[in-house]
Amino acid sequence: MSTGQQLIRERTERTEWFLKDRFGMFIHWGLYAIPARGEWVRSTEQLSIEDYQPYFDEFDPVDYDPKAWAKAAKQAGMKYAVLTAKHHDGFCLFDSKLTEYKATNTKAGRDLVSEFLEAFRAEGLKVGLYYSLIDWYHEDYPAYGDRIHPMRNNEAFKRDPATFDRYLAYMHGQIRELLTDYGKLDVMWFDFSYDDMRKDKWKSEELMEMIRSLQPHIIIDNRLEGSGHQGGSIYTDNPTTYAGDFASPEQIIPPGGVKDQHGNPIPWEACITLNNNWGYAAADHTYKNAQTVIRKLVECVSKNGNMLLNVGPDAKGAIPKESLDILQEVGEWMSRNGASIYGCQASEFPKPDWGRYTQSGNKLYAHVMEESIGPINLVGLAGKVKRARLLADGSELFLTRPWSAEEFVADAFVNFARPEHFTFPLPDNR
Ligand code: FHN
Repeated sequence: MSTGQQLIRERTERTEWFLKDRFGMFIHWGLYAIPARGEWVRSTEQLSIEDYQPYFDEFDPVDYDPKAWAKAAKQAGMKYAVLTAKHHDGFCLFDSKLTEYKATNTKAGRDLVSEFLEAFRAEGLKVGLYYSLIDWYHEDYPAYGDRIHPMRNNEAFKRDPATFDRYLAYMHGQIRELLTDYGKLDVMWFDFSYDDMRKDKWKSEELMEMIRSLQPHIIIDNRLEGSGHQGGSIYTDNPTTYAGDFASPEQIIPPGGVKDQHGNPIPWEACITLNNNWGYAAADHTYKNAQTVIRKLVECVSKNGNMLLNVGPDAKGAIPKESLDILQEVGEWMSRNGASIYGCQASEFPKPDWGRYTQSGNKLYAHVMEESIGPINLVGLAGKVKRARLLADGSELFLTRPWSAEEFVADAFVNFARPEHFTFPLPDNR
């Protein structure tokens, strides 16, 4: 077996739970919740470290209750969660020994990551941490002429690029801390490579050797090498050791899902915001409704993908009510229809014009999303589907009478069983 084939086999083993769980919570939280204008505020508003310091001095998340976060995630039907341990501003939510710029040195006075991990594990969810490769605080991070870090002209970096080696030692050291001091992690979510800042620039080979030695089971995204769902060797027969275990489309669902060079599906996860910001943005009320979230989740799974749905807690540590209300409604739907998501994947049948299919073994799930005139047209299923059940209440559906969309609002599923299970007349209109 070639090295590439070995790496792909290991990736397949590692991601088995991931492809079953399908639905997770992304959590972007940090000092930027105080200005409440999104997690890029330091860059977009060209704030100096001094301008940003008051947020460090004031950070006091008195309402931080990770147990409540975990319950909300579980009730929503989420099976795993990923929290920002450090975002681009360099502020660490964990008690790193390598910096003073951390939550334990703020009025919070606590290791926010440790409490998050404990609370979500207690609810039975798998846990992951997001770690920013970019660092706007660390003095040795390159800034001069750097597109992503325009606000600082790092003279030291201009004189001696070796300063970046000091940053990499810090970065690798913090990742070692997270993989050593916080128990079993299920996901490491790196973010993000750009321009020529990728691959060996992060010393990725060395980093992956360390990661695999400490937590061999952990799955990582493709952003040490690629960008979102493009670029990188994850699509090839010869992935690098740092190609990642899943591709990470952001704010989009690729039309055909994500496939390798042969057209075979590879693991992927679309990360999506509820409004238009990852970090808390008090003025952004452009929230998607629950039906849209459900349709996005169904679309991901119908294309062999996962969805990582983001919440941005406020400066006091509370998830916005608008987000909680959506999660509540999604959870009600998932409680009735989770069988059509968990453990499901793309169907062998072509997408119908009225919605989407997901499939798990010999169970076909029809997600009827468009109002039909007359009977639902089961094109391509003639002779294959014998009986239909409404997932929400198990009631039998006769395949011959016209189905109105009211009966199939987005939370309705018709659970088609394959021939070997039932004999049942197909619609006369097929
Ligand atoms: O710059 C970040 C952004 O703040 C956010 O964390 C997203 C989430 O995937 N990733 C980067 C943008 O691609």
